[in-house]
Amino acid sequence: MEMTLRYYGKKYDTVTLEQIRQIPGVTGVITTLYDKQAGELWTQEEIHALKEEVEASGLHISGIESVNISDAIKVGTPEREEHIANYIATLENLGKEDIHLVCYNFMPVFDWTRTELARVRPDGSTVLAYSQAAVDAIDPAKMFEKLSADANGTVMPGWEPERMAHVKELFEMYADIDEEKLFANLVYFLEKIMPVCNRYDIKMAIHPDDPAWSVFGLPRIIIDKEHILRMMRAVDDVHNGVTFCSGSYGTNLENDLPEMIRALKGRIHFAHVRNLKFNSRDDFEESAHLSSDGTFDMYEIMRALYETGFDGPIRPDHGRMIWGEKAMPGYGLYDRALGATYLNGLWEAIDKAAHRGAPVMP
Ligand code: CS2
Ligand code: MN
Repeated sequence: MEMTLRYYGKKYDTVTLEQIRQIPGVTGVITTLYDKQAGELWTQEEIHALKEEVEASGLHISGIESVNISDAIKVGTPEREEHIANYIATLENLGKEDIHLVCYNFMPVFDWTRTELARVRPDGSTVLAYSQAAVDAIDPAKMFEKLSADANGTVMPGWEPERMAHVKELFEMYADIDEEKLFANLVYFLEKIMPVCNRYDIKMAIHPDDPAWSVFGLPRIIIDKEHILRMMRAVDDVHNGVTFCSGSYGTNLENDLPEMIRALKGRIHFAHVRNLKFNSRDDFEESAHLSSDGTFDMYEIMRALYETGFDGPIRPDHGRMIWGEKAMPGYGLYDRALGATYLNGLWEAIDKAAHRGAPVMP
């Protein structure tokens, strides 16, 4: 396991590489070329420059989150061929730069969906929150306007203003895309990219849909163990794996997170570990990482990762906004640093307990 933090690049992030470097036990970043549109080619020079920037701070790139998938690929329009060719060339360029992990998602129109970006908790911290009643009451086209006021002037992943200006057209593109068609388009994409992934040993790690059910009538296919296993069977290659995001799978309380981790053994290439606090089945907020602050048993989640031999990067996922910080919602420095430290502490304890009583090497 390697502890990492997500980094959006100096143009977009309020957190610096120098700050990340000072979080104990964090050795790598998960980053991206945030300027790139889905479907565009990433050149080797651009990737190299990003790598140099990260390495100059004493950290390294542990993986990319995300190389985004265009709507043409998700919907399966004729333009997808060009976008897939660009994706393959991008993977090749990443491979040449010795980068071997790519996180992506296959969610139509929106990335994650929350209904509040700054819900105030009793301790005065603010967090992202979701209420099904609020989703049911809002016109999706208005969603972005409503949320952007609380974004602290930042550009949030999957909610880029250029895309959101066309939300209506995006919805029209997906009008006759049901779960089966979306799934078929995912398989089509994966089959095309597997050869380059094999050549450069690039592990693809699909991020779950968040929340893990259909919102605004759009299909969602990466939501639980059965759907994931189906996807892995359809393209049975170790390079076709998953990002285990506890906060996203955990939106559905039917998902038994430690049990899912055990079932996906060997195919989890990347982990996002965070906690949620449920106020009711239909209303949850993103609490601190600590087990007692939320609903999940974080120790059991980390133990399942440990016991299945997970050796990829972990990052704390969304954090609370605390201590007066102004940053991209979910992506401030302070609470994610606390999260990383807590998760490192759990891991150390699990590791030491596993070795207690084992013979000490001379
Ligand atoms: C992330 C996702 O902020 C988040 O919730 O976990 O936006 C994630 O980066 C993408 O879905 C992966 O493509
Ligand atoms: Mn996540």
